[in-house]
Amino acid sequence: MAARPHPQLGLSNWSSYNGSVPGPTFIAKYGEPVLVRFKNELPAVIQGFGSSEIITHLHNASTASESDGFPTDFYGPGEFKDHHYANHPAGGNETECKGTLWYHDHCMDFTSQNTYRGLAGFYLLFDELDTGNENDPNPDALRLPSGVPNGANTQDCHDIPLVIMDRRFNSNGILTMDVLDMDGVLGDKDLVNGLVQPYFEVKRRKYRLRLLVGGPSRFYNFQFSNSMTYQVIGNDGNLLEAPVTAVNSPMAPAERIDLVVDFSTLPASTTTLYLVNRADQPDPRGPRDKMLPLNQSPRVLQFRILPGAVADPSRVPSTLRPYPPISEAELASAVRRTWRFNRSNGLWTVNGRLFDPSRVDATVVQGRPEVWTMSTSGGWSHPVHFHLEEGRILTSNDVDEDDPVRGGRKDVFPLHGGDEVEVFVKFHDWIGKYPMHCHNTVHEDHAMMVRFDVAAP
Ligand SMILES: [Cu+2]
Repeated sequence: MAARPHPQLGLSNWSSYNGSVPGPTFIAKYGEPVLVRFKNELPAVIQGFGSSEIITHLHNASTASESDGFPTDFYGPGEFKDHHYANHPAGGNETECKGTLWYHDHCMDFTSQNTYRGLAGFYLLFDELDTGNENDPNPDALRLPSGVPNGANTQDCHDIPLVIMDRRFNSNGILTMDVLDMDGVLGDKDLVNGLVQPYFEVKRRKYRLRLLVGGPSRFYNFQFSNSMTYQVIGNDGNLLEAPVTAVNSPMAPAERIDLVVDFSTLPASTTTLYLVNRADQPDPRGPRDKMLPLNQSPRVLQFRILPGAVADPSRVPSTLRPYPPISEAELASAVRRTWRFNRSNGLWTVNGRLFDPSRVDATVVQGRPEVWTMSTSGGWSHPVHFHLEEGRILTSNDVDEDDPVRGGRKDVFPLHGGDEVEVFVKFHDWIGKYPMHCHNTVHEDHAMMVRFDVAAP
């Protein structure tokens, strides 16, 4: 399931990083900064939809403003931009280390169209704890299932990033998108790592699967077709403090979930299994409360279970990575802000206003605690994302704040009609301008975005 050249890339209407959809998977390590030169080799005229101007954002990274991919930092064909990725934990605190990041286009007004065309990929980070080596002799290493597909050999790959994106094609197999629909777009095909109706051969052992919902507008609720349990080890970029056993995982656009599934527990007679989507979402408004019946849920990915027992040196430790503590003093001194994500006269607004990149909607002081209350009052779902830092859910009327998966540390906060979520955040290392926006990227492109600046104390 590694990224590989897409069979339809020769046709029009796909854009790609280095010729593959999704783009190449970065394997990065804390303490080793990376400089990436993104050269824009797109044609001057793009067929169908999308823009030939691009700007890449590394989602969930602690990155300097000038390398973060602010929506107005786009550039055209023949030009390039260098991005510096520090791979430094926020505040120098190891509990801030993250693992599952992704990069995607963030061009002002065209993010949904450019990412729909394929401009997205994974960026995985490893560190002294999550070393990416299931045979690590260091007793502190987690030794989670390891081996990210990188090149031809996929035999020893047990750490598999999977981006799920729904898309629509015409009768000639050409990617199509209704760019006039401001509410969002839903595809009728679920693609996994760029492929329709994919399968993945697995051995009878543990695998680490990193699911990412690539958007633009569809919510998912993943479950295995045999209702087998799995261990959730991470939500968005960060590891959980301890693994959580789960049967299904609801996910919004841009959310990630990191899980370990043990195929050795299956009966010998099981040869195939599906990852299905139980979310019922007939329109871009958002998912209904009730899940689809299991036997009517669309199949997203087929697993083909290889026969025979194999050795499995990997493990899932009972503790993973502690969260950074939040003190009473920090909570008491936090600056409080309110962000209302609403539909106003048919337009997508934050606090009643449309995005203006020259207007600073909030100035936060570097290192000072903030509590942001985010809400929506209509019948629409908005997965809210802010750049630079993760936040910690303090209160929510939708999810249990003690739910370690949905209620913990995150960088995407799904709001459904009437929701209000209170999030603690501190902006540590960088100063400059950053956006917060709805990650239904069609809403984002229609101006459901704000700019906040981080200022030196
Ligand atoms: Cu939205």
